[in-house]
Amino acid sequence: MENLFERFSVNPILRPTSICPSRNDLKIECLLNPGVFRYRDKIGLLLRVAERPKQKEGYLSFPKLNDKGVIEIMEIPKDSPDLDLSDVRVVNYQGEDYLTTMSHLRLVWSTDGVHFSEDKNYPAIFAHDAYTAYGIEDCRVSQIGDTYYLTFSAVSSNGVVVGMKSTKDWLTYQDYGPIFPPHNKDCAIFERKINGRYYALHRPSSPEIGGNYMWISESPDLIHWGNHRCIARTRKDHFDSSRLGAGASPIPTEYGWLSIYHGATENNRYCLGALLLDLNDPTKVIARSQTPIMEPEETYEIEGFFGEVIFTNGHIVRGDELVIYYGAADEVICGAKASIRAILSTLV
Ligand code: MAN
Repeated sequence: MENLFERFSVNPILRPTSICPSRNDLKIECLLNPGVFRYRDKIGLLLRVAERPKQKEGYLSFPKLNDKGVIEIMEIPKDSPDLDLSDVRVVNYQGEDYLTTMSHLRLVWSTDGVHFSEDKNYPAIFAHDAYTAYGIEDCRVSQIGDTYYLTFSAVSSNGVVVGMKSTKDWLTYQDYGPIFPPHNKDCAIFERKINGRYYALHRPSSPEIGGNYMWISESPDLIHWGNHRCIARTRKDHFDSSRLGAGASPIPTEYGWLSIYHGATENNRYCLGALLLDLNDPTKVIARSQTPIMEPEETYEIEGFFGEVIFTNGHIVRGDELVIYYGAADEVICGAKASIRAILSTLV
């Protein structure tokens, strides 16, 4: 593969030890998949912080929000016959699925786009209701005017839904609850209207007929979504053979909307690809990567909490330069740069 992306030489830029846990009894296992935005003269990352209690010998323990809105710790003997731990991310206990870690969103700031630190004046975003009881994950940030729209996976026993919040100042938020019902994630809102309508990419999953395909929908108000269309399906024997989902908000270019997306195989190897959508009708796919534009190569991408993963849902565009921020091996945060023209030249 051509080397389209130049990774930051200081990667990983953030690790689980870079910030403090939200509670003394929790440990940060993974920092991953940040949403990215510009605010005033700074670049902000909205990190996904995945935590769990320090594990006791012979037990598996993980947090979840109870019916009273309080975090409780589930503790299950590891030798329980009702326990399935075949996926490090998921606990199946007595037939019910939980997550091994609980995620919240935390803000870190930078002036150079490489060195990030927390500013305690800005609050974290925690699980807060029946739809977020297992956590909040993989937030995309879309700026429309002076308002930032946050779309994230909200996980609970009700399923995985797309939740939305908005903010103008990163201090106070309006919450809209779920905007797409289960099973749905990877929602990226376009940052401007097309023919008077808002558009969003998202990824419903159909477990029987169908699969994990990318869809596009339109809306008059960012809350009510309709005119749903499936625009990209998984492809056998490709890097996106098992599932795919949009990264951050698509980038307008003279050739069309460029969407950087993740594709995964049946073996859960996560790479990045690109889609080019018609500028005036983004339900039309003009081109799509045949091979990954970026794949796990570095040790920090191959080995970690969940290895062989590059997952991006946030970027900054500076002229022709695209800077992506990504979760590597579901454990650390990294950055990489590419020329938008060079990505487009692989498509058109
Ligand atoms: C899913 C999501 C992501 C995660 C990948 C790889 O797509 O849970 O947050 O990075 O799997 O584990």
